Amino acid sequence: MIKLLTFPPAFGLFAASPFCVKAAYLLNMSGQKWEREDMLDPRKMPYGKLPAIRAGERLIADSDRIQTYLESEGADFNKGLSDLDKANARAFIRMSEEHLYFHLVLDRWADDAIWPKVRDVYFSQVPPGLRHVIAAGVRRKTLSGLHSQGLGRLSQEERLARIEPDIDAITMRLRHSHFLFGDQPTAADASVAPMLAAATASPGVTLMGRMIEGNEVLMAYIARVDESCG
Ligand SMILES: N[C@@H](CCC(=O)N[C@@H](CS)C(=O)NCC(=O)O)C(=O)O
Repeated sequence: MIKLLTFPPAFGLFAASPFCVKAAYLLNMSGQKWEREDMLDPRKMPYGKLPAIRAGERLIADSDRIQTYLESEGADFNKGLSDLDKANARAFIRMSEEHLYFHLVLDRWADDAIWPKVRDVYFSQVPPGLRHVIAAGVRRKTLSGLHSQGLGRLSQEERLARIEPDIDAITMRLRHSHFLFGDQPTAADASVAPMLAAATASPGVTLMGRMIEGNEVLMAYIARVDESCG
């Protein structure tokens, strides 16, 4: 049986990480038998990140590579999509994982009011005496990465102006069908819905969370994808 190495449940979700939720959705969609194995420290993983899966002797890290593996075993996550839809789906996945994701990280790690709640969940296994020091070091590194990436240099207003068109694009597609590319969930839903869900589940009032919570189309979509793929 496949083992999904994932962060543990947090904020009322399967995991705090949208990539771990994506991997769980893909596994469910593939029809493979699997079980979760929770861990909080991913440093020994191939990329130092989660998710990863153990399939027989193989350790496969990164949700994209997990998808490729499941496809090599016969799964079709884009069944019925035209080549044009597949091309558009790819862009939606990248928008979710390479743009919205970094706003999610900023919302959780950069805001001084929200950070203590996130810290106590992420670093719950670190003994209380050391927790604040270790967490502060990881936080510094994370925020420095976001500064280098660029989004960490923007004001709240500037960030909002970047998030809004992405949210509008997702909403626009969902006005036409139950899922992003038709009436069945596909790979794009496995990526986008967990990102939106993560934003709404983050503790405190966050930029992206507020925007999504006020959007009925997206809230219904998050629930629909979880019902179908969770
Ligand atoms: N491209 C990777 C991204 C995975 C990722 O960024 N995982 C984060 C959690 S959301 C992580 O493990 N971070 C731990 C760290 O950077 O130390 C995927 O698709 O699986």
